[in-house]
Amino acid sequence: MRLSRYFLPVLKENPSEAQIVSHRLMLRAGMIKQSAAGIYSWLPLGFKVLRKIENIVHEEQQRAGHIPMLMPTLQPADLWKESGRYDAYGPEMLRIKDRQDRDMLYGPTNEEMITDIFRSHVGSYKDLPLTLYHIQWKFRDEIRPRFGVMRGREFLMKDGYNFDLTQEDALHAYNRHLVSYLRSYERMGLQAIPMRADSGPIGGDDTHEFLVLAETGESEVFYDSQITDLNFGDREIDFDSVDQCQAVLEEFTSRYARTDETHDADLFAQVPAERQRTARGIEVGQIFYFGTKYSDAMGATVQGPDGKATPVHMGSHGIGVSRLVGAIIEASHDDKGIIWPEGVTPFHVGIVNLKQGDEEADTACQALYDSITALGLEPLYDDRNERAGGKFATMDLIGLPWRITVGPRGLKNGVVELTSRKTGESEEMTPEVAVEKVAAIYRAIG
Ligand code: P5A
Repeated sequence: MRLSRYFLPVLKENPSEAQIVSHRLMLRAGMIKQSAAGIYSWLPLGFKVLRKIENIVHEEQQRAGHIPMLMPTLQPADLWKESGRYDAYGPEMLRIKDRQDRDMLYGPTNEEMITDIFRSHVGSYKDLPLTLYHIQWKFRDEIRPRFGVMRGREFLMKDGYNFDLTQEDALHAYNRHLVSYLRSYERMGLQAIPMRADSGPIGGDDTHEFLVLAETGESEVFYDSQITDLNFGDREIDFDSVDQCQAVLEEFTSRYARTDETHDADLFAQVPAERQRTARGIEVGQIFYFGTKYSDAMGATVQGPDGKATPVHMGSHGIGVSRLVGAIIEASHDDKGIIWPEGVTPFHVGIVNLKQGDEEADTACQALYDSITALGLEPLYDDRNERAGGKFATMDLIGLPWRITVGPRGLKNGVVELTSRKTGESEEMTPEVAVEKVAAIYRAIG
């Protein structure tokens, strides 16, 4: 993409409405525009990052054997009256009437709808296990939408639902989700810690939230510092293996890590004092096992091996896809702007032409652009007629992990400069070597 042809409405001034750094940087980098409180348009740069996160979630869900689908945003109230949550959900639910005066709602989550689909089409234990998921917009009429996309009213969620014959099978599904979430967050450059949490309106006793540590997080968290040494890495897991998934769950949840909702001061006191940590965290996902809560209420049964109808065991599992964009920025920025982890960056590399209009510089930039594109990577080429300082400031603000700077002086010696956004370190090399280095970095992360 050439910057002169892109739509990147960066702001020079700090927007006064933004209280936290991710909100401020998303507005300044032209990623989002508020349309109403807690409701945002995703401008091209923000939309690109959102899609990258969605893609990682899709890949990791399908690696775990979960099946993608799509349910609507609008739901009939009848389903929620069956489960009893129509009244229980309260004012957070946006209630709508259609022209026939029928009660509808903008879905805050989809347990009822998926249970209805399941009971309509699945009748035998032989069709289990089954986990279906979708990535769809949700609406929760939060009393205090704030911090930009972090606590929105309309937000994008990946929500998945498992159906199993027994509690044991459903707990495997729970563990499998935990493992696949750890993988997903790591690919986004995040450390998200599973913490014992409270299940709220979704229900059930088994639930973990995934928290990214950040000063601006809305949850207070208590944990054993050993937990931050754990690293999922790129280990290969057989998601069908009950033992392997169970072992990962034990490894990542056996140390003390709880949100304020479930914090137990006496248990925490047993952690050696020098390892006790209190911090703040951003909740980027949550997994639940709630047994037969919905299948009992809505009559979702299958015929078991003994021929008898038995209610299915269920859980649901959510990732805050749009919130993650903010969470990643909270975890990765400096005073100049965003620093995208390579796994989610909107463009792979920036090209800065220090002297637009200089024939040699223009030709070299175009050649770089073509060879990077030919490798299947996306460069953002700043081809505007601006001074170098302004171009660098824009690149630093939007946070591409790598920048290639091209100027007449370097070209006289046959070199360009490759700069890391994270370390600020620059190295001179031939354009060919710069392209190869960038390509190797992205090859390594797949
Ligand atoms: C699990 C999937 C559920 O709704 N039902 C389906 C279960 N869980 S949850 O914890 O309530 O939400 C899942 C994740 O969605 C994100 N999230 C939000 N993101 C932005 N703005 C909001 N107002 C908001 N509310 C929830 C969180 O990341 C949460 O973990």
